[in-house]
Amino acid sequence: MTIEDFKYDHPDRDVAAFKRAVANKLIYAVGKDPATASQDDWLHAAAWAVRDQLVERWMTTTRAQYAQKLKRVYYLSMEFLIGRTFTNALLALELQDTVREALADFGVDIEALTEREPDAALGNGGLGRLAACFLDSMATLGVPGLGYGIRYEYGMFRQRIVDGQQVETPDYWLTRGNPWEFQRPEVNYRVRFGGHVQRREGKGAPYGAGRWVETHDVLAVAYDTIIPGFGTQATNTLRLWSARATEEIDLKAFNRGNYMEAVESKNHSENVSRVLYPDDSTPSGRELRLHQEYFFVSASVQDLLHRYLRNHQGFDELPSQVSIHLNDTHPVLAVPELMRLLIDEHGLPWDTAWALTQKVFSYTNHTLMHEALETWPVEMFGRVLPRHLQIIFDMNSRFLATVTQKHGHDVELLRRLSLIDENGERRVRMAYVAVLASHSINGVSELHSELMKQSIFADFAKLFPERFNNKTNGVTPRRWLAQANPPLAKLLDHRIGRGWRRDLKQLEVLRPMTHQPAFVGAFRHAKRENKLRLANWVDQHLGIPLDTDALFDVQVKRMHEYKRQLLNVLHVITRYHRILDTPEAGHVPRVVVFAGKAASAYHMAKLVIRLINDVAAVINSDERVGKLLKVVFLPNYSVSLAEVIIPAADLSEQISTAGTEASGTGNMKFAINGALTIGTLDGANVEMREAVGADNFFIFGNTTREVADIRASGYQPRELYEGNAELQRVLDSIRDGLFSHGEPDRYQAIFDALVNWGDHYLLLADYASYLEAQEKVDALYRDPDAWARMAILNVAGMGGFSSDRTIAQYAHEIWHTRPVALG
Ligand code: 26V
Repeated sequence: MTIEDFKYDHPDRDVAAFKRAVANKLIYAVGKDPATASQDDWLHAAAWAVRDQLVERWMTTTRAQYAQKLKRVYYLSMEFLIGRTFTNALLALELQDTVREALADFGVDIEALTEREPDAALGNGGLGRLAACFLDSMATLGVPGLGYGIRYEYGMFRQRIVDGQQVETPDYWLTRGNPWEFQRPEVNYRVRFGGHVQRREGKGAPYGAGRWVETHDVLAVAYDTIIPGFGTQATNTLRLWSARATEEIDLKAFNRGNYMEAVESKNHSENVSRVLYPDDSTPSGRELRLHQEYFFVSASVQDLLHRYLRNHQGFDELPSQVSIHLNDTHPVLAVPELMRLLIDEHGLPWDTAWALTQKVFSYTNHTLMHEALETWPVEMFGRVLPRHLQIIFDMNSRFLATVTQKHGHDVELLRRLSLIDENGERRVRMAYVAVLASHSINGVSELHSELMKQSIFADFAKLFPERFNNKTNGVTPRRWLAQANPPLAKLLDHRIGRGWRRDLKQLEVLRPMTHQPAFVGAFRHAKRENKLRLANWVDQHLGIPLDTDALFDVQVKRMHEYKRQLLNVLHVITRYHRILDTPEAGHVPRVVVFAGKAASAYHMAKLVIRLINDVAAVINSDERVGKLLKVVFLPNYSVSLAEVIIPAADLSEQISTAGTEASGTGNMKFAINGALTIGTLDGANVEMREAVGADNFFIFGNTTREVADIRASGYQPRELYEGNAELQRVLDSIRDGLFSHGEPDRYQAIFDALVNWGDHYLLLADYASYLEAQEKVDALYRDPDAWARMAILNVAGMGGFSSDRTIAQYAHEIWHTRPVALG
């Protein structure tokens, strides 16, 4: 039977049909009487009714992908920071008005409902959110893609601020169930750990094949979520793996009469998918992290080979049917896993397996920060994955042999290129494994891609120059403009049509409209609505009233020293002093907004959060300051909170030390929503500035080259401290307890880090130039129309920063995939 002659209730799209669908879901699926149904019950009923609308598209797309024998991209990522799904699905289906009306007839308010949906916070920051934007763009472009990751039970921790300090609480996002996922208990794979390897030499066994025995095993069970494309029938799938014990309970222990022990071993196995890592600073946790990485890539590689082998005999077609993309090094174990399966399970010779592997894999690097570069102790690796360690050793010795053949026995070169770091405790360098096994290695902005070739991969870039390339990041205009900013989206629709959602370059036509006062006025009006929405949020959650005429100056992102939230604080305190010194000087009123989480063990980042809150408390309650300056730290930054904050910003702070931020994607979201950027020549800021015009961008600070020179020539931050009276006053006020009454040494460590311990991120070196740029910001804001015109030019110039453009480049230049054709 085919789906065409299979009888089922095809879901209609009108209000009456939708009402019936929601009613049926409420009664038959949720099992609730409408008289007593809660908001969450209605949300579930509505979500299921909406999901039904996606299922046909999903099946049609999957069938077409098979029928057209399309090459699939498997996007392997430890993190997918999806956020909420309800509104996104409604927009993709263009069903928002229908559903609003249907629910209103039941007396249910759609806005209140959407607010109850928990974020799927299965990621830390930029890397995870990029993966989510990519899924959206792949579906929209019809690129046959499948995201593979982990279905963490606990996502990113929830942040509360108690007495000004961050307190982490668990995020059990599945408490009320997840109406978007399809559990697939029948799609499960055994993932093995530990044990040891028996060599299978001689007698027909291919060279190097091994038998991996006496393992302890965990089952990976699939959960699928539909990823809808926009303006197309095409959809894709996000498949997340959840750990199940292979046996419900350990029978041996059970038979010994030890029920607790029996259940514990089940719990232990299932810990693998329990929680997302908010950092990697706890040694005891690292081994679990290694388990997580192998768990999800093993299941994914088994699954994709299974799908391939359903329609193919032999592996010759693998490279024309399969592309595996590594989102950073976290999924790199997919490389030895594919090698293991091809050699040990399918009997391929090493060279054949290796040639296939190199054709299939590609890798994106997302950071040059030393502490984020993954290495695993050889000892631990061998204990958890003995067969994979052998494979990596074999890869390494073959690789180093070819290097020796070409370049002679250069011991230093070999030591630098080795997959194993032999300095001190031996460690596996995961990034090198990725580089060696991939036909394409890309960075995420032009600057970052260059630096990557000059620094961490310098030797490899000389050996394999053709593998290295750039793919500048982008963001999806569906979520970050259409969904997050209804006032501006409406204005754009009215003035330039609806096409920008799928073709962001159309924003270019806004450029001449800066000369139309009516348009400029409407643009300002949209911004004011967004500022009001944020002000309401702040009033409701923090009880701080904000003046929406003030300049909204925003820095939201993970808390990290290299991102320099502290430099922003130095500016805030400088402003505070200036207001007190010259109250009549006509200061531009500002609201400075911060939000972001610090890794739980990252003391300095947490101390900066505390300082921000202390500074906010002092300034906000100082009557001499009044409306001229307000500082707020919004707790629990998340995708859904970003959707409220970003459209309300006038000024976007992108102030990392040059050379440290790989790309940034928040910078793009702000500019698309009509904020001006104050930033350094770092990451994608460089390209954004080019795109919107240098005159429309507040640039400051030392360049990457200058940063390197300053460091090389013996940077002396104390000299800057002593040589700049205003800076000195700011730093002294922090050190002397102006913001920490009763505890003068609370911020001694911050003072020391900047003045006495080398100021590694060069805040003091950029301070003066930052203040100058901030003064230019003030000057422009005094002319609201001039400000708005510049903001419009920013929106107009941002067409190139859609993740659709990024994905089109990946598809053409790396993956070589064709889009699905739907009738
Ligand atoms: C590393 C680790 C190590 C193990 C524990 C958990 C964990 C979490 C994150 C990371 C590194 C994350 C790297 C990252 O997010 N990079 C960001 O990627 C963005 C997308 O390309 C880019 O825009 C940002 O500039 C870059 O910082």
